Amino acid sequence: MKFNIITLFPEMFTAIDYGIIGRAKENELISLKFWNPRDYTEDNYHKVDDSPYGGGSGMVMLVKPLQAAIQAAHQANSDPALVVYLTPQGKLLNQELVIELASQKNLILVAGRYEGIDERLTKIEPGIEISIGDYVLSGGELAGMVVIDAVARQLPGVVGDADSVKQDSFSSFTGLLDYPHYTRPEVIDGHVVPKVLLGGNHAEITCWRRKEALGRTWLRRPDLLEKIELTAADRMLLNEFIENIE
Ligand code: 6GU
Repeated sequence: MKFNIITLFPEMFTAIDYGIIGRAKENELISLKFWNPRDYTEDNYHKVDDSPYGGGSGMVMLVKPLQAAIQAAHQANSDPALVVYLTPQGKLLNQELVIELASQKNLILVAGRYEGIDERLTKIEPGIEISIGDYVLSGGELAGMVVIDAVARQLPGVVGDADSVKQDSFSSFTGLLDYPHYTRPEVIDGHVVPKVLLGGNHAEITCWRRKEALGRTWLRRPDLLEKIELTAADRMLLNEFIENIE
């Protein structure tokens, strides 16, 4: 999968040259290509922004350099590419949207800076707008890296164990938060590992993990529980969890 990134700061994206995503790049399961709007300016100052019509603080990104960079990215791809504008005004990113994006061959991620982008760009170069949460970042780059990481994990061969992708927190596979994890040692400052995990009874462990996942989701993210259909067995496990809360 190809990620074409429109950004004034391509160097920021070295932050994802590590771990699973770093390996996916090395193995050419994904590629990142950068298009700097500054390289598509035609004036001597290489101006990419200007003050807002109507007044107010901050600067607004010019249409022309962004448009030229997006068009160059389109022309470099033989397959059609979906344009994604990274903006706090966009649709909130969730795992369902991540999986949708992972079905694309080519994405053009547009990372804005300053107060935003001249509204007319999205009319000239249509695309979708995505936000990664209800807070304000200084630019779309960090959000773009979040999108790349989450999307790349869905591609075949990127995560070693395909099952672990399906079991992740928020995977649309379970729709639940993840169960708690433990590793050695068995006791730390008097805090013990739940007994069931030491017993080796796999059916019991699966049951316990499901109960914990249901219980945590009920406690921390009741909104997620409303979106999924619980089986009769799930309801019993959740009731057990609720009854046993201290
Ligand atoms: Cl995509 N961009 C910016 N600048 N801020 C954000 C965001 C994106 N998502 C949440 N906050």
